[in-house]
Amino acid sequence: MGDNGKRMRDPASQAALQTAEERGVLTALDRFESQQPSCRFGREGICCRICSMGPCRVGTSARGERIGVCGATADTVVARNVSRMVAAGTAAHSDHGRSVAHTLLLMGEGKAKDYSVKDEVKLRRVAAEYGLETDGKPSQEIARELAAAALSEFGQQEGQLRLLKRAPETRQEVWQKQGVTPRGIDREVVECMHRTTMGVDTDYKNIIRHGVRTALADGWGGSMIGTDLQDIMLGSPLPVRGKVNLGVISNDKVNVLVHGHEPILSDMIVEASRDPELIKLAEEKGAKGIQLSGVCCTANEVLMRQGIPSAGQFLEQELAIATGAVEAMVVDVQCLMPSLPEVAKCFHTELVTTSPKARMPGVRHIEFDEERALDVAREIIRVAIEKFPDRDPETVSIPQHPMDLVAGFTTEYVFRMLGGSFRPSYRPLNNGIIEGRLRGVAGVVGCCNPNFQPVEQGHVDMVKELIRNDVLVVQTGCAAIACAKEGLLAPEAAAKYAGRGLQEICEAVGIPPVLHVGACVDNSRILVACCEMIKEGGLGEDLSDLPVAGAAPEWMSEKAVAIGMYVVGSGIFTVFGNSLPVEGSPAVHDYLTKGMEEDFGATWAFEADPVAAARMMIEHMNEKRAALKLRPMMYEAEEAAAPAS
Ligand code: BF8
Repeated sequence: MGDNGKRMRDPASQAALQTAEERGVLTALDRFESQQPSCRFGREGICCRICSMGPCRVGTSARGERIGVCGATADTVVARNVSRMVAAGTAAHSDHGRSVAHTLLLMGEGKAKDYSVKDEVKLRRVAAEYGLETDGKPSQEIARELAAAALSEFGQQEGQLRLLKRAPETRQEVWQKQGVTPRGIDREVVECMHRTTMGVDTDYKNIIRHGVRTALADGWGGSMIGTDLQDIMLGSPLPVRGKVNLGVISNDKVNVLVHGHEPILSDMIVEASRDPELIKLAEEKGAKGIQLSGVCCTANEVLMRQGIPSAGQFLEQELAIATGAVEAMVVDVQCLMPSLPEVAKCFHTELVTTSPKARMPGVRHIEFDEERALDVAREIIRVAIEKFPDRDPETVSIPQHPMDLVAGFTTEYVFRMLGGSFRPSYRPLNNGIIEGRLRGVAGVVGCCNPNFQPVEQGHVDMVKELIRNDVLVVQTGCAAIACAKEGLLAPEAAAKYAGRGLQEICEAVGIPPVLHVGACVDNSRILVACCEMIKEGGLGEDLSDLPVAGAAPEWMSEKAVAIGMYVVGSGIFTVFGNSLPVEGSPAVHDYLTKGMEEDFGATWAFEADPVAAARMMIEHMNEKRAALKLRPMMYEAEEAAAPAS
């Protein structure tokens, strides 16, 4: 089974891995080993299964050709496969956005009574962006109209998505010129599937360009709708102190883990877990109360809005159950390991599925219903409480050392915080960059992946290198959880790890050098923050002028591919740890890593070494700074002499 210190970086995960091993629980890391060596055709993107004349492995033939039975070249096959990944990722994020909009509609119609408008200011602002009249209207009516307007964008056939208008005009012109302005969210996903089916589009650039269009429908459409409507209905996050890692699981309380992505259910579970009647019931069963914690992006959602602790990232979902102390794990959609029922069977844990879209054989299903949301949440908590007497204290092993972090930075909050409450403005952020205190801003996001071991090391090393070089880092998803566990999301991290210029900013404003801005759908917040930087002035005209960069050092999901594609399509240089599966086509690889510069003002890069990847981002920021004729970095000389941490 290998040395756990080499497999996971965090000592709490290492201890849990050890426990899992002792109890014979197989985890993703074990299954990863049994899959080696991985299939080269799949890895390079040259496996084609879209018709049944194959399947074709489009390698080089004796005559030097690289074609499938139908005649498709490696370029076509690779481009189709990547664009289909984008379509799947966009579908996932956008279906999440759709269900939020649907819930807001039900609330506006008075049918989802457990929800209300929690951020009235944002409701009116977003409604105005959709061209809705808000003066003198009650918030419920505006919510209904806004939800209907947002929902109509999924099936919209012509025109363009509303929120694209948030982008600088120069960027909107790039999209128009390239023919990638998304019309409707579902339309772009459907067209992506159509173009990439057998015998349609074979021009690899044309296929990738439509992949960009589809991805933009995610970032500026489905995901942005999801984020904004969640803020309206569940409340916009504010900075909140929290705790992270498997040590947040309680030894003496009923443990309920919420896992997945859509906070409309988990928000209700938070409320139910605080119900005095249910707490009393837990006590009657011998527990000291109810402990709720999260896994994956649902963890981020309930952490930033409600301060609920996060038990861990994607690769810790099995380990959390293997602590032997989890009464119930409640899942909705996305990033749920199909292995969970097997792991749960080894313990007393009740796994509960809640979405008709994500059921598991033999697993208890309690279907979520927006119209009786709190009742469903209470029922789930009751199931967990009933399980508590079945817990075997002999099998409980909870690793300790939970780490502190601050989460919950939104575009709007950063706006207010940096400029102070009397003059909300991005001016201080822009000035910090212009004066050379801050080199730029990096978004380090995405998954944890057993291809990178010790897991999480890539995130931590990259982020440390960036902040040491005065780059303010913003994070979402599992990347944020991974770095939080290293203490990088606590204000104290500035003095410990940041360069002097970044340290000065963090101390003046009272923020950590690494800002937690939410779940993966909240990468849309990063896009909006970049737009605000342009609007504030002094950093160019287009998003591609900014000294900013994106990265996903350990990506694994199709959703990450959609995110990377909309970030690059928005003009922001992005580095992924492992290559997209495009190495089977030098032409597609070249277009992504070079050719897209001409069309979109940004490219992809692939670099497995996280420090080398951070250096690429820093170099990119330096080039953008030079093009903008910004001052040299204030403390460059002393930072160059400082040792890497
Ligand atoms: O959407 S970072 S492993 S949990 S895909 Fe999944 Fe990746 Fe985690 Fe959130 Ni995002």
